[in-house]
Amino acid sequence: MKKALITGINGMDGSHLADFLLTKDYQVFGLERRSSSKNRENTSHLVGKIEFISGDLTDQNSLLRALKKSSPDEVYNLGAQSFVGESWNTPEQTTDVTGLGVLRILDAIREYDTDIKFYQASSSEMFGRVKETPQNEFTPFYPRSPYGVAKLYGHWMAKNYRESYDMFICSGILFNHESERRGIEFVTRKITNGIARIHLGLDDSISLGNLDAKRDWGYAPDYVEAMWLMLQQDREAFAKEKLGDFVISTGVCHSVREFIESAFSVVGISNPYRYIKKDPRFMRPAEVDLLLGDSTKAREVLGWTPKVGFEEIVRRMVLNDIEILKHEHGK
Ligand code: F7E
Repeated sequence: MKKALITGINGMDGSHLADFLLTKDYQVFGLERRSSSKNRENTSHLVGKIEFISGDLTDQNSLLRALKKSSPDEVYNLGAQSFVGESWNTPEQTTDVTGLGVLRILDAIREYDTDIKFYQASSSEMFGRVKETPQNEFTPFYPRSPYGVAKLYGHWMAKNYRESYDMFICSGILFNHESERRGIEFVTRKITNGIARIHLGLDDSISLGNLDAKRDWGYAPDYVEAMWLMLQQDREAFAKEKLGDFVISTGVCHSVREFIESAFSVVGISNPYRYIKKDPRFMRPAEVDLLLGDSTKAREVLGWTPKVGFEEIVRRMVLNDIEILKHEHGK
């Protein structure tokens, strides 16, 4: 039985990856901060099925202890301060967790066992003010937020450890991916939760920032499969062919406006803008206007394809939020 250690277990991706690895008969260990152990909304169904280990990407020794405790074949580093908007308020903490955290876990692995396969959650935010469209593995980076800069540091550190120590390290440059488990602060879930509230008469508006931003939105459960596929590559082929970095995306992009229109149509509302309030508090000091990924390499080398498309993601998220709120409000 293979063993995997996942950092950021209580986040959207951590919980979907654990679900996926359990279907592949892995023994799964999830690293959680003491404070995030109170936040097991996404992982309560995993209690008893995986082992939670207390640790923190800002605490080197806790990482080494987690490795000793789990003795994993694979480590998936999904832990981060992942909300781009927040990274301007707490740039140092974001850098510490999202950037230096990668170095800490890589160095703990170097110390403990360099045969461990390592996955780093890189991000399309590293492309920022994009230099070409669509973006692929060779597109130059130009991050536009403290989060993007921290992710880029982690990305280069992963590359550096791969090349310096011959370690099996892959970075998935994942474009935006969403699911019913998305945090409420991200625009997609904020919209679907807001619509559910409006639909049930609990609210009458949603306050948003820039509606013109365009994103390549995929479905998180499809994306965690890509993470796993990267680490299943043959060791020799990996060593020979520099198969470390993969763009994971759908190749289709939509604006926030289109997301709003599609999501409102799920509840039969065709004139959504009477419910939308523009609020400058949600505008960012620097914006990423457009992200669109070219995932040809992942499709060819890993045989990966996204299965759930934009309209279906939106539909699932809206219906799920209606169900949650109905339950909470006894409707
Ligand atoms: O914003 C605009 C906002 O916060 C999307 C993370 O998973 O994907 C995600 O980062 C767009 C931006 O995601 C609101 O300005 C308008 O243009 O949902 P988001 P993100 O910043 O793209 C990347 C790949 C990651 O790696 C990140 O970890 O929507 N927008 N109005 C808004 N965004 C938010 N959050 N809230 C608003 O009210």
